[in-house]
Amino acid sequence: MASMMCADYGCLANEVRELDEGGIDSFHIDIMDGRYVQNFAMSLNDLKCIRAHTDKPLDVHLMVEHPINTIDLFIGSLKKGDTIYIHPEAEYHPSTTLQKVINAGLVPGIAINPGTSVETVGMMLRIVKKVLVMSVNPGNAGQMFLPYVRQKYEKLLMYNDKLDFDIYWDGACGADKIREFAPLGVRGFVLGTTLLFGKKAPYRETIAKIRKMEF
Ligand code: S6P
Ligand code: MG
Repeated sequence: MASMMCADYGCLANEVRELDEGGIDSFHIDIMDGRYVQNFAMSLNDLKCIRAHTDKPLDVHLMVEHPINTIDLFIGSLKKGDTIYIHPEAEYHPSTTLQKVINAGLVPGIAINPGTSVETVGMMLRIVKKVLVMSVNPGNAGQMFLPYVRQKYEKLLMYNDKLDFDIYWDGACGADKIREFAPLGVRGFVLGTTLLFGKKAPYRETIAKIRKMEF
C-alpha cells in the first residue's frame, strides 16, 4: 500500500496513476484532525481525487476524534471493497462506528497505537477484518521504528489463526521488516518515506524490487 500523505500534492493525480501502473496493490490515505493527533494530513477532497483516478482499493486510516461524527462523509466517497480503519480509543462506542462501516459494504478495520495493548482491543478483533498495527506513533511520516511493537505483531499473529482478520503494518516499513514479517503472516505493508517516496527510483522499479525482495 502506498502512503499517499508522502506523495507529491502538486500532482496527486499523476502520482496515483504512476503508482497504479507501477503495480501498487492499494492506496493508504491518512486523515487527521489536528486533535487526535497534532497534525493534518490528507483531506476528504484528496480522498475523492484519489478515488477518481484509480480502481484499486483505498485504505482510509482515520486519525480523528469521534469518527462517528464524520464517518458518513468518508463512507459516501468510497466503494465496496475499500477499507476504513478507526482508532478505538478515539471513540466512545467503537463497535457502533464499525457497524456503520460494515452496513455500508466496506471493510472494517482498527488501527492500534504502539502504546495500546492487544488485550484492550480484544473484543473488536471479533468484528474487524483488518488490524493496522502502528509501529510508529500516529501523526507523522518519516519516524523511527519502535522496537517494542514487535511483540504485538507476534501476539496478534497467534490470535490470527483463530479469528477472521488480517494484520497490516503501518510505520517506518523498510525491506528488512517485509522480509521478516511477510513470511510470518503480516498481509500488507504501508510504504512511505522509508521505502517508496522521495527516492530517485521510479515507483515501478521499487515496487518490482519489493515483490522480488531484491533489496
Ligand atoms: C502515520 C501514518 C502512516 C505514515 C507512514 C509513512 O501517522 O499513519 O501511514 O504515513 O508510516 O511511512 P514512513 O515510511 O514515512 O514511516
Ligand atoms: Mg496510516
